[in-house]
Parts: sequence; structure tokens; C-alpha cells
Amino acid sequence: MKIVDGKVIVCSPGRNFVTLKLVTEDGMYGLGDATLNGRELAVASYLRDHVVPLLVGRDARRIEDIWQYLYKGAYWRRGPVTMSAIAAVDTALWDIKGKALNAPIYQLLGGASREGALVYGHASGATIEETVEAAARYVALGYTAVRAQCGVPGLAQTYGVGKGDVYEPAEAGLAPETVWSSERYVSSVPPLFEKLRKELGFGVHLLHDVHHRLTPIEAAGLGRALEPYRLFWMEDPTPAETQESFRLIRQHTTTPLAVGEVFNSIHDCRSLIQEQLIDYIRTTVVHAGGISHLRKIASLAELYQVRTGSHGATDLSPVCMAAALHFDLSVHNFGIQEYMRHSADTDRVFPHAYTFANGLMHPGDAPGLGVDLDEALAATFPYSRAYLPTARLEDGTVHSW
Ligand code: GCO
Ligand code: MG
Repeated sequence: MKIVDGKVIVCSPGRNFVTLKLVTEDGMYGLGDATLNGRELAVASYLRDHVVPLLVGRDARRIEDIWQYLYKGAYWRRGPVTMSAIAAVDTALWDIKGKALNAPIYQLLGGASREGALVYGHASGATIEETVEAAARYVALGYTAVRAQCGVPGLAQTYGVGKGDVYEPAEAGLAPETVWSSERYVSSVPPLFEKLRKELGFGVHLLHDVHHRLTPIEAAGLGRALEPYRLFWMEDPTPAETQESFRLIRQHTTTPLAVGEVFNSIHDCRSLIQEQLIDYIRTTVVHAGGISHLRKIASLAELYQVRTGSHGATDLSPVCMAAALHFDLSVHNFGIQEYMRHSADTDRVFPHAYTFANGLMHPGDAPGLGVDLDEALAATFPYSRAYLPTARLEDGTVHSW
């Protein structure tokens, strides 16, 4: 089953997406998400100019061999651009294999380990009251897990606070700059969760994303302050390049910790997992080398009772969401899946089989991924450069965003 073509389709139905479409000699094709928010064209070029020429003529059935060929053969290993490109190829090859065998990918991964994947939605608001109302709306929709993010008094903008229904942090034009204050933020979070628990009770899972903003001791203090509210997890408490930073947080709090949406290989999280410094690993299909590599990360995590909690923001396309749900349905140590609903235009460009009901999602039983790409419609939404914001402290110092 030889690969004869590889197309890189860049489109922007409300936000930018990069999709790889691999075509075999018998006309079968597979899709892979290659979207890297704010650096989309770097991955598009890596695929179009460097990877696709190497794939033409190769056997599409050799998923592991092609993965190793692209990882080891490039000499320059790892990094978000490289691993998003490898992820797209891997995902597209799994899609082709499922279609060729007339089986949904989760069946090829060992079958279902559960009836559906627990997902969480994103509630946010400029104030605590608005955020509580938004969370209550998600509960009314059937969600049993909700991430809550709220504006910080004294700051003009705060990450994670959506404008309208669809949360999209990237903005058109050059990178916007936002002002950050950890002091203002840390004092604003416990009151939010006190109010959420008062209004919603303890029957719903509550999550919160610190978004890499605190020092380890600040994160330790926040984790301890949140213990009475029994969060499902506190995410990205501190930048995780220094994996040992999490030892300090772990010493001070029992609030569960999640990290990994910006990781792109098992090497980014090996110590975090082996030392049980985290409870959930957030690596995703699109940024961590595809389904094949994500399975290896999950297998390591299983040994240390770390569960999966894959990233699933709007900047991961429905192709990635579909692949994630096949993985989620099958992997033993599944924890939770993030699910930020895409725009109606995005859902039209990427028709898909996955469904949501009663707080759970299922990938469907279509062969392969169960997602398609309407190329003609995609062409009506041309790429439009957009950047994630940059954060600076109130004194002007650049800070993690
Ligand atoms: C999340 C993420 C998003 C990111 C976005 C970056 O937990 O969903 O932190 O909020 O900011 O995915 O592209
Ligand atoms: Mg996050």
C-alpha cells in the first residue's frame, strides 16, 4: 500500500489549522492534525518541504517504522515543530490502517476499556459570579467536570477567560502583550472555588489552569489554599522544563497536579512520571508525536499510577480530537479529556463521527478516525496570521504566558 501523495492543507475557519492528507496508490487517504498555535506555517513547511518527499513510495502500513525513520532519521530530534509533523504523519497512517481494515482506530488499539471518555468543558467569566453562572450552564448541559477560569481584579486581561462561546487565545496581527501579576492572581483563586463549591456542591469535578505562571513555592501555596475545595487538578502550576520543581510543590500540597500540554516527547515528562510528581499527564496526539508516541507515554505513566488528561483546546483540530477519543476510549489509565467545542465553521470543514452525551464522549465506529476534511470549504477560509499573547509583569519583565 504505497503512499503516492501528501497534501498540507492550511485553513482558518475561525482559527488556523494545519492538516496533513496522505494518499495511497489505491486512492485511500488519511488525515493528521499538524496545528501548532501561533507557529502553524513552520509545521506546514516542515511537512511539505522536508517530510512528504521522504514518504512518497513508502508502505503506509508501516506506522512504527515510519515513525522511527522520521524521528531518528532527521538527526535533529524532538521539539514542537518536529513532533507535530511526526504526529500528523502518524495519525494519518493510523487513519489509513483503520479504513483499510474497516475498523475504528480504538479497536486497533486494543478495543474499548470504557463506555465513553469523561470530558471537561471550559467555564470562564470576568467575575466570580459570571464564572459560576458559566459553570452552572456546563452542568446543565450534562458535563460532570468543568474547568473554571476567572478574570483577576486589577488586570485588564486574564488567560483562559473567553470572549463569547468559543475560547481562542490567539489573536490576529502581531503578538498582543498582556500584563500579569502573580500576587493579584493567587489571592483571587481561592474565593472563586469557595463560591463554586457553595453553588455547585462537590458532585462536579472542578479543574483550574495556572498556565505556567507561578514559581514552585507560589504554586505550592495555591495548591494548599485550594485543598478545601478538592479540585480534580491544578494544571501547569509552574514552567515544567525544570521537572524537579514539582518536588517542591508536591511536598506542600495534596491538590492533584496536571502538566504536559506543551510537552512533545516522553523525555519531557519521564522524571515527573517516575517520581510521581504529577497525577495527570496532558500530552496530546498532535504535539507529542501522534497516537504511537502517546501510547508509550501512557504506558510509562501507567506503571506510576499517573493518568492521562490530554489537552483538547480549540487550537487542536477535530482531527486531533477524533484521534484523542480513540486513544482515550482504549487506554487503561485514562483520566479525563479536555473538550473545548469548536466553532460551527470548524465543524463544517471537519465533519466527524465523535459525539458528546451525559458528560462523556465517544469517537464513533466509523473506520479509521471518523473525521473528514472538506477541502473545497476549507479553501474558502484562508490562513490568517495570528499569535498567542506575550505576558509581561507590571514592571515590564517578560513572564510565562
Ligand atoms: C488549555 C490550554 C489552552 C492554551 C492553548 C494554547 O489548558 O486548554 O492551556 O488554554 O492556552 O491551547 O494554544
Ligand atoms: Mg492548559
